[in-house]
Amino acid sequence: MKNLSIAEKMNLPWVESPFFYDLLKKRSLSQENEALVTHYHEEGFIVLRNAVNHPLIDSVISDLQAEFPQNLGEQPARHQDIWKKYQSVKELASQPQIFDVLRLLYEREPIPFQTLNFKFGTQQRAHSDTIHFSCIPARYMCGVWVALEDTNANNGPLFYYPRSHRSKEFNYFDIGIEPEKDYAEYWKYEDFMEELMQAQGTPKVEIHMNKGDVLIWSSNLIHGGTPIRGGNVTRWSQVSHYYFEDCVYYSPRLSDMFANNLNLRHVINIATGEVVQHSENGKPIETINTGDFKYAISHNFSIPVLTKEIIKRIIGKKPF
Ligand SMILES: O=C(O)CCC(=O)C(=O)O
Repeated sequence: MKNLSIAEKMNLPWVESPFFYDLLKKRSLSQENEALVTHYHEEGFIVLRNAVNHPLIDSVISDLQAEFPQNLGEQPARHQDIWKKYQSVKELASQPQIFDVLRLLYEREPIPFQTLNFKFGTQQRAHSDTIHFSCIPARYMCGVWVALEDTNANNGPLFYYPRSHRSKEFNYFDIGIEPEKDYAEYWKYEDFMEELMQAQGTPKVEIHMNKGDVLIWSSNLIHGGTPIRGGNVTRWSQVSHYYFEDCVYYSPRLSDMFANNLNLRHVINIATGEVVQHSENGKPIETINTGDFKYAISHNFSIPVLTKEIIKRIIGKKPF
């Protein structure tokens, strides 16, 4: 077996590693790729300019025109997983040139597992994606946001808090909120995030992008959408969320983090249509349906031990 150093053994994407600069020295990357991974490590995101071809973007918009209302404020404001209906959305979530960058960053095979499409800016408050999607090992997740039209100060561009990806992944238990099924408590989490950024003195940065530009943010970068200042102005966009292979995938917002009762996700790889096996770094993990918490890691393996102990207590000796 290959002799791995402590840094290489860490259960963490190398771009998130405290040993990043050592690990970088061991790779022979082009100057361009070295700058890219370093920016991702330090800032928690990268922008790929003009990375998606415009005809594909135009077909996404033309497919989705009839799916959205005329005016800002009318519903539905967003479409989740509309890739199941439109090939163009699926194709946008499966772009080979984006996969290549994700492989460089994470050194695992990318798995696009959710799409969100918007006609107008989301005006979403600050959050980290890790409250919705996390995994074991942690941080093998990222968001890929594609500008389907130019963004500017008026149509609700994205904002982020520089270097916030370096902080802890805060979950509901950390901030005294019970796991929930709906979004009833979510505003408390958003309040917390804003107060945290304020307390740390982290400035909020607005980022403007052009049609075809792609923003990749690391799982824990705190971000959102700025208020729309220009009236009924569109801001067509698609965000696809990606996991990486060989992890256990769960939703912290719906999990009981204190009891370590993880709400496992049913992950479908958008690019292949296949259901993704939960695994511990490649070793398949069995899951069971637990009703409320839908799926959990199966602890069946401990039952024979338990049964032996119970029998021993009853009959006074070990049965076998
Ligand atoms: O598109 C936006 O304004 C924000 C999207 C976002 O925050 C997300 O998908 O996590």
